[in-house]
Amino acid sequence: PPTIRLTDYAPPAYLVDAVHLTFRLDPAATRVAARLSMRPNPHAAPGQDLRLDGEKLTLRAAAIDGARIELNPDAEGLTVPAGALPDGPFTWEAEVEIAPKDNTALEGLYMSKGMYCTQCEAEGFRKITFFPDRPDVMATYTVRIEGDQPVLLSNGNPTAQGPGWAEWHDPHPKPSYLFALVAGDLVSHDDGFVTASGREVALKIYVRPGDQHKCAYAMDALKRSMRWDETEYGREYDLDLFMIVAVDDFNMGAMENKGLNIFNSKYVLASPETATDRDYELIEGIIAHEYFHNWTGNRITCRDWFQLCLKEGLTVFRDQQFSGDQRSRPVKRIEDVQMLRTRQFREDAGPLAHPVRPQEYIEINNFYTATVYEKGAEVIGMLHRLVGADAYRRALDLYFERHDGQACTIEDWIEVFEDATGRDLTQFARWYSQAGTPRLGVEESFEGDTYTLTLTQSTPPTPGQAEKRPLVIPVAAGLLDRQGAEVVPTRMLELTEARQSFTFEGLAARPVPSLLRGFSAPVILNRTADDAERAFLLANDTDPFNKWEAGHALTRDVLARMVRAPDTPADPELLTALVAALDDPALDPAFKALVLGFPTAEDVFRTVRQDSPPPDPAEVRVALIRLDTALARLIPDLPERIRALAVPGRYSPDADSAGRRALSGRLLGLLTRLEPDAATARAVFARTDNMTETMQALGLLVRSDNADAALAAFHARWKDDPLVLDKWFSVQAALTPPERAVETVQALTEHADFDWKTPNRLRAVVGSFAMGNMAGFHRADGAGYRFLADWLIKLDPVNPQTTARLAGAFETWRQFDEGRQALILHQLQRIADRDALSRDTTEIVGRILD
Ligand code: DPP
Ligand code: ZN
Repeated sequence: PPTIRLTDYAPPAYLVDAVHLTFRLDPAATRVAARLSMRPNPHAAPGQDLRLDGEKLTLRAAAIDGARIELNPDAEGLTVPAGALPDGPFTWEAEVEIAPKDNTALEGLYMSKGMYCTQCEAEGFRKITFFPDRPDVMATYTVRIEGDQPVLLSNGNPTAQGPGWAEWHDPHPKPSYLFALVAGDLVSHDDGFVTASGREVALKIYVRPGDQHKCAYAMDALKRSMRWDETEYGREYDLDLFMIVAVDDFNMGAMENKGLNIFNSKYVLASPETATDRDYELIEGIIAHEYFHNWTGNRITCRDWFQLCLKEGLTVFRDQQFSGDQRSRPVKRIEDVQMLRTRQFREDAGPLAHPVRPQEYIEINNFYTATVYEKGAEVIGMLHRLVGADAYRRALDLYFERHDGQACTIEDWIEVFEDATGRDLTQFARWYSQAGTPRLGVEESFEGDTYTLTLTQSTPPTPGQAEKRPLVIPVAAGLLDRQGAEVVPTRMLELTEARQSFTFEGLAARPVPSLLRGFSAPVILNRTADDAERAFLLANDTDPFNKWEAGHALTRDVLARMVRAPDTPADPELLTALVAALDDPALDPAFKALVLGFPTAEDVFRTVRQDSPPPDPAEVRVALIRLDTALARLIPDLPERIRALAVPGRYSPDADSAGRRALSGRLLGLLTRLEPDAATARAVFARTDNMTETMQALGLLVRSDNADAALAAFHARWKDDPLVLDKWFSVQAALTPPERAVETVQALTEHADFDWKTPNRLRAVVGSFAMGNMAGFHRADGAGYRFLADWLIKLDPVNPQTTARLAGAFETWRQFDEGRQALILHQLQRIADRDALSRDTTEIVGRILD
């Protein structure tokens, strides 16, 4: 398959001003009639052929300005020779036939449990009709849907409807990837919103009958998002209607189609009995994310798919700000950094590393990555830190004013900041083009009353980028004295050279530095702090992120030592520091839960790997259990502490209550280490009425091999609720002890409820196992690898996008010992050798093998 390059960008030869679509729905033979008002692009070379993208379309008829034209589409579209086109504007018409029921890839128009829905980002619209399917072609859409479903939806505002048909018009020009259509037997949860300027907007969340009572939280999150975007960014909603539809079969999380967001039902539906605190938090964040796209993505879109971070990085940054405002800022920041490290640092360190703005791709679906999204958001966070909140707001105002209605590039974005602030951002812009996680080195000296901090930076090579240049790295630093008082409050050091010194004068004694506060840049801080300094910062740092970070790094280093030398006892200093944090009345429960939450097995593995041969993942797990058990023994009265954290009254998903449950869940996990029969977890499972505590308890029962009865009871109660049943599958895949994990996931995939064509269900088993059960997946005999490869091979012809994403589980393969590397290599080659492997999987497996 061909490689697409940013440097090859050329403007479209023809533009589309208006699109008229008529759908006659039928599962096996939907007819789509399209009428496009087109004209030559004044900014492109004249007299070009007209190339339209189109895949899996049966062309029934085509016409130019009403005159029939015979065309022979190829596998990727069709070409109308320039000679067949008039000089000026013209009308293109085509009628095609498609089969939504056979569309298992879930791109374009497809069916999910009897309803029709669409997913057009990035290149799904070409599976609906012939079109210049690229984001820099923006048009208004008028859509007529004919079908016997009671609800027929498309973008924009409804203009007319009757029995069996409906018409919609979207007045805002948009790229084809934002087109959406939904038809089905749906009910809506309704509400309304009055915008800052007093316009009334109808809000509707469409779900399958029976799910109406699970929409209230999503609706509330939507209204809060709409208000927040007005107060924080001055952005009002711009249509009379905003709709969200929940679908069960969906490749991604959600999609920001104009006025008609389509969501994986997992990120809409919630009730206390069926959703965990984490589910609520994700729903809030994703509802906000998709809503915020209305301005950052839809009104201002991307010129081409290389600019994906223009909308995604910015929109993730905005949803993170929103969640921080709605909940606890420090807790949100720590969670975001944990996620960045788990997914993005992992990606940046391996064969799939790529810049925030990639230079080339084979399949764009493979670039909806942690780098584009999460690192893209970090880059904007750094800009925010460097220019300050006021200048950031001025720059954003200018961005909306200057680029509304346009398809833009990262250069446009940077220029707005330069114009609004007068700063030269040439060097800063390297964050968009240079892949890899920078390493920050630290040297210190103290003379007289002056403390000198010398910072160094370097970025390791990544595929295709051997040489790296220095970046602009904002390093937020504060200084503490030896008594724990802050003697220099946070200052933003701007590191621009490979090596650079910063001085602090007027100090009475050598201070203790607190560096990279708030995780001010997405880098790895290589500071060889000793345990005592980490314990000191855990106890004294005024920056909540660094306080957590100190404890986290200390725990991780202790665990790494325990892996390297299995006789090492659990460090008493660490345990004391953790218990002190637990007893600190100044800290809230959510924060304590994070401090007491241990690093992941993968995190510990990577730490050991830095200066020792690759450990056996099973040994990493043993160290984690040993430390857990030692901590449990040291905390007196665990049962009383758990009881004291109980939240009185009815379940509420608010951040404070969720924080109490997070901490009590962690303490329950510790207590269960001391109870061979998991008696307390059993009791919690039996009596709780909310899904958060149910899943905490069930996870501990599975982990400790006490779950048979609980799993049976859970299945009997929830077998008809697909989202809850996903949890039943997932908890077993992730937490079954490694010796039996492969057998367990094998059995789960043979279970009558294992509907493998639904991505949520497949991910619940295969994804949770390969990404969440490190010791099980990396079992020494390679059975875990074979299991994953078997599923990738089976799924690829059905759903390439989801296959390629799951194949990323192999991206860390070179980190492991030679035996495991050979076993993984064998599986990767087995996949690569398949005939007719999809473009998606070919690209990912090829890059992993490179
Ligand atoms: N554009 C979508 C989103 O990130 C893709 N899933 O919101
Ligand atoms: Zn997005």
